[in-house]
Order: sequence, then structure tokens, then C-alpha cells
Amino acid sequence: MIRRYDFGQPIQTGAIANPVPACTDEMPRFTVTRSGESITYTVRLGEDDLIFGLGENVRGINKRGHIYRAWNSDDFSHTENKSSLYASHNLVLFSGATGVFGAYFDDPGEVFFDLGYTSGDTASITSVNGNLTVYVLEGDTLIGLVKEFRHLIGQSYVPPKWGLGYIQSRWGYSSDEELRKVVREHRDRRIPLDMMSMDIDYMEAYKDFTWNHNNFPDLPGLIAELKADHIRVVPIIDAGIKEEVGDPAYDEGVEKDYFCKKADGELFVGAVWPGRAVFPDFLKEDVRKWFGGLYRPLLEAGVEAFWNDMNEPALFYSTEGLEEAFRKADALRGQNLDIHTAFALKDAFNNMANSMDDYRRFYHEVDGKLVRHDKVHNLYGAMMTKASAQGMKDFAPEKRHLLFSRASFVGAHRDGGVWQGDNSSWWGHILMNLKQMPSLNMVGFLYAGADLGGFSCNTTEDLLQRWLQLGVFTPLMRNHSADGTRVQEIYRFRNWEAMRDTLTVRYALIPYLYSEVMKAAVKNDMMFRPLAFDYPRDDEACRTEDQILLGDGCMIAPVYEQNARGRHVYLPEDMLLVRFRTWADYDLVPMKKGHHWVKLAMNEFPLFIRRGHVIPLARTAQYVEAIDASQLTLLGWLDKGTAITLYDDDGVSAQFDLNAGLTVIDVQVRDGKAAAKAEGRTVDASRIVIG
Ligand code: MIG
Repeated sequence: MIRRYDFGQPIQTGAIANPVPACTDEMPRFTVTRSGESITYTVRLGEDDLIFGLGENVRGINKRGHIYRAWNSDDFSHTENKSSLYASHNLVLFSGATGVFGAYFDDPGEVFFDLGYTSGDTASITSVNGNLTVYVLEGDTLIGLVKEFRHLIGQSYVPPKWGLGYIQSRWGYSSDEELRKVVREHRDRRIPLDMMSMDIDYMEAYKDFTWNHNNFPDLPGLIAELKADHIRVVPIIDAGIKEEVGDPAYDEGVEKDYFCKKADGELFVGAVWPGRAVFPDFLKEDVRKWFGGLYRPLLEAGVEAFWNDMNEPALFYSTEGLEEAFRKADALRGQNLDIHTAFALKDAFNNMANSMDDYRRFYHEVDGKLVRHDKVHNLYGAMMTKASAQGMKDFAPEKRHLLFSRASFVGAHRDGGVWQGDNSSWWGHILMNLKQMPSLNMVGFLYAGADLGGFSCNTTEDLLQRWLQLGVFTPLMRNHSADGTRVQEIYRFRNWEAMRDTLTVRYALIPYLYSEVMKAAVKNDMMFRPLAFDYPRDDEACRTEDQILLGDGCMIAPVYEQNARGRHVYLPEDMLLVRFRTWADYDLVPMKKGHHWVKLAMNEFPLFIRRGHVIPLARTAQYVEAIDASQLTLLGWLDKGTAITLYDDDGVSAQFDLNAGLTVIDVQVRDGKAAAKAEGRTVDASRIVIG
């Protein structure tokens, strides 16, 4: 049951795809209080209530005990004390003695979620601007609430099947030769690979929609050559357009009045990678149409995938901010500074980036009216994504596009995926990656994944290896790192073969993973779930933060500590441990419900399959299109027959029909042996454990 309540003058955010009429009765569950413009929604918490939601953020799967802020932020240090990352996903779900309920705060501006932080027994959600729509969700189960919410916001983006392939990326690849070399290192060693991403270094002077002709003398030729090797390139596009007369995007945008302006009608200029830059007003439909069209030359050159960056939008500084910092510095020049003044001087420059002052300096046009940026800040990235998705669809309407963005808002889940931003090469960030997956699924982002190996800081061989062992299961699987950090392509390391072996498991699992992504999209379901969703009456399961459920049949539990050779796992029911070394070499260990220490050597990682379920493995391959899903091996632990359905299709058509693509795999158990059949496929049931 979803009920809608409007407050003030809500701005259309695009989050909702299937609107419901507004209610005029009193809002259930929450106490509403006003103070100036802001509105606060308060709930009393029972001692043991759990809180889920908020999509991409720091801290636990259970969000209770901290204060979070909806404010899309370019922050390269994802530490516990932060309260927001790149996205605003304003869904909260409560589970406790009074049942389950939740709310979605459809507000494009700043919202605080004080979830038992100021007072342990109270959750209060405050909209700073007080113009919003609140959707109250009630039902019987957490998954039920999510499904209702997901119906409200519309079907998730689905990637092409090849989007599940491994992507090698690095900030710093700057020539065709370098890309070729990295590809060759993978292919020569038979490390599976489907994509190479291109970071800002491919551009001419960091200008969007250009490429450096010295370093990439024939980009279309390179793309075709790599495509023949079954590799696709994924160029980055940044939100800001370089302020440069003569640059076609700049000239046309100025001429047509497409960029954000200040109150005085002058263009707002902020600095990002190209230096001084201007910002398309993505909130306007004609601007989106135009911007989407700018992708065309790259699409015509053969590009089929993009990643959108810096779209919070990130601002290194603005003209005004820089001026102010200089003024402060000038005023202090020659003085004998006490230490506080000296720190304040430092801060004047440090605080220039992503400053609230700047976000209040420029405007968008919404329905013909000017709206100050800070009131709609959290929509910017989502609207950029919408523009790019439209551009890609217009170019090839019959095909799916591959697109992932850094900033997002609910609604963008219909247009593309996300990567989880600038994490660090820290062990704790494997765990953060894991925890974000179910929370992202709640708000519709299924195609998601973090920078494997870590973006900032220097990785270590064992960190990359353990992180890849989690990445095997995330739909977006990309190794990415920052310029200037230790190189981290798999082949750089002594134990590269073990990492390659890990990737072979990914490719063998792709038919299963793809089927789970597609089913979750069409059925508004979660591919990754907290244990609390499936075992609500098991308190240990409800409080488990380092294991999550995958699909209908599985649970994952990565190693996330250095020097560990195993980990503790809690099984909420009997499960089969598959201890993978390679796609064809693994142990099968039936395990009882309860606590276990699971040994996992550096080259081993676990997948747990619920007793009574089976999952299919294909032969591995070097790239997705070479996977032959007509021959499958089933893994599972059964005492009687079962059946699963597997979805498959051509992997690229925009139009698809879930029911038409489902195959039933039927497993019979007789005389201690399993036998399986499925139409059009050969299925090997000999590895199924009976008992
Ligand atoms: O200010 O394009 O999150 O993936 O490598 C940094 C350079 C800009 C941030 C992205 C990261 C990318 C980097 N970008």
C-alpha cells in the first residue's frame, strides 16, 4: 500500500514512473513538524528496530545510528564520518515490533536522515526546503515494500549481456598503443576481458566529445580493431563543458542558451578538468535532447558504452570562489598570522571545492521558472544520465545501451547503472562495496559495481585478489584506479594466474547472473538482499552485515581482511558451500545451518547455495559473446527433485519478453542420483550433491 502526501510546491524530479493520487488525510506512522521552510518527519524507534535504505552511502546495511544527508557529493575519501556520497536515494524502510513500513522522500534538494543519531530512539527526516512529496509504504514484508516502491519508480535499466563482462580501466591510459598493449596482455595470458574504459586522458584538453588526435590518430579504426578482438571501449564524459570559443559544444550551447546562469544573467563558470567550464542545464528537455545528440559522433565512430562522471556536479572552484580566496589571502599578506588565522587562510583555498556558496550561485529553468541550483542539486547527475540514455537510444533504438554514471537520483535507475565512485584501496572498502549492493537494489540500481582493487591509494596484490572475488558477483565488474597510484591490472602481479582463475568463474556464472539481473528488473525484485529480508525472524541473520543473498538461491560472503585464510560465516539455513578455485575446480561441502569457520586460501572464494536449489555453470570463455549457455553444469544440494528457471535472450535487443526467454531446468532425484533436463540445452546433473 502506497500513499502519497504533497508538501509545499513539490518539484517534478522524474523519480516516479507510475504516479498515485495524493492523499489529504493525516500521514500515517510519521509525526510532521515544521520550522521555517523545513519540514521534519519523526518516527519513534523500538529498541531493536532495523532501518534499511538510502542506496549508495557509507556505513551499514542497517542504517540505524548515524546521520545521513541527501546531497550528491564528489568525495574521494569514503570514510565512516561522511554522511553522503555521489547519490541521493531517499528511501528508508523500518522493520520492528510494529511491523514493516517505509517512506520515500521525493525531494531534489537537501534532506537529512537522522536515524537514531541525535537520539537513539528517534528517527527524524528533515527536508530543508519543505517542497516535496512523501510516499508512505506499508505492507507485510520488507521485500514487499521494495517491490511496491520499485513499481512506483518504474522498471530498472537493463544492460546488454556483454555489459556483464570484465572491464579493465585506469585513469591515465592515454594512447591507442597503451590500450592495445593492455588488451594484448590480457588476451595473451587468457585473462577474460570484454571492455577497456577510456578516462579523461583520451580527450583533447579534457574537452567532452573530442579526442586527442595525436595519441589516437584513428579512433574509429582502433575501435573497429578492438571490436574484432571482442573488446569494446567505454569512453568517459564529464558534466562540464570547457569555456572555449571555437569548441562546438561550447559555441552551440552559448548560442542556444543551454548553460546554467547566475542571478545577473551571466554564465556560471566553474573549474573542472578542462579548467574554466560551463554547465548544461540538464533539467531542461531541449538541453537534454541537445546534449544527448553530442554523443553521436562517438557512437558513429563505433562506441557502444559510456560512463558519465563529475555530474554531482563536482566543482573544483568557481570564478567567485577563487576571487574570494585571493581576497582573503591578500588581506593577510605581510601580517604575522596567529595559528587560527593561518588555518583559516588554508581553509579559504581548501574549501573552494564543491562549496555550498557556489551551488547557490547558479540557476536552472524548471517549467519556465528559475530555480536556484541548491534546491534541485540532487537531480543534476540523473538528468545528465537521462540525456545520454536518450542520445544512445535515438542513435540505435533497437539496441540496449551500456551506460553508468557517478551521480544519481532515483529515476536514473531507468536510464543506466552506477559505479560506486572513488573508493580507496582499503580492505574496509570491499565490505562497503558489498553493503551498498542490496541498498542500491532497493532503489532500482541493478547494474552497479565498485572500482575493484580500489581507486585511490596503492593497491596490494592480495587486496585486488580478494576484491575480484566479490566482483565476480556484481553486474558491473570493473578494475579501475587513479592516476599516480600503483598499477593494478591483473597481469602486473606475481599471482596473476589465480586472479585469472577467479575471472573464469565470473564468465561461467554469467548465464546465471544475467538471468538474475533480467528477472530482478522485470519483476521489480532485488538481485542482492540483506539476510534480514529473507530471514526476518532470525535475529542473527537480521544483524549480519558481511554476507548478502544473491538471487533466489545463493548467498555470498567475501573475505575482506588482509592475511585472512578464511572467514566466519553464519548460515541461516542449510547450504552447500562451493569453494571456487577456477570455473572447473571447486569443492562442494554441504553445511548445516549455524556458525562456521570456512577456510579460504588466497585463490579460493565461496558461493553458498541454499539447500534445495541449484544454479547453472557454463563453460568459461574469454568474452561474453563466446559463452555457450546451451551446455550447463548444475551445482546444488538436493534430497528431492526441483526446478529452476533460467532467462536468456540475444543480450542486445531493447525489446525483450521475460516469459519468452525462460527455460525450465527440471531436476529429478532417483536412487541417490540426480538427472536434469531443459529444452534446447544439455544439462549435467552429476555434480549435484544428494542427501
Ligand atoms: O576528479 O576522470 O570518479 O573514476 O578516474 C577525478 C578522472 C575525476 C573521478 C572518477 C574517476 C575518474 C576520475 N574522475
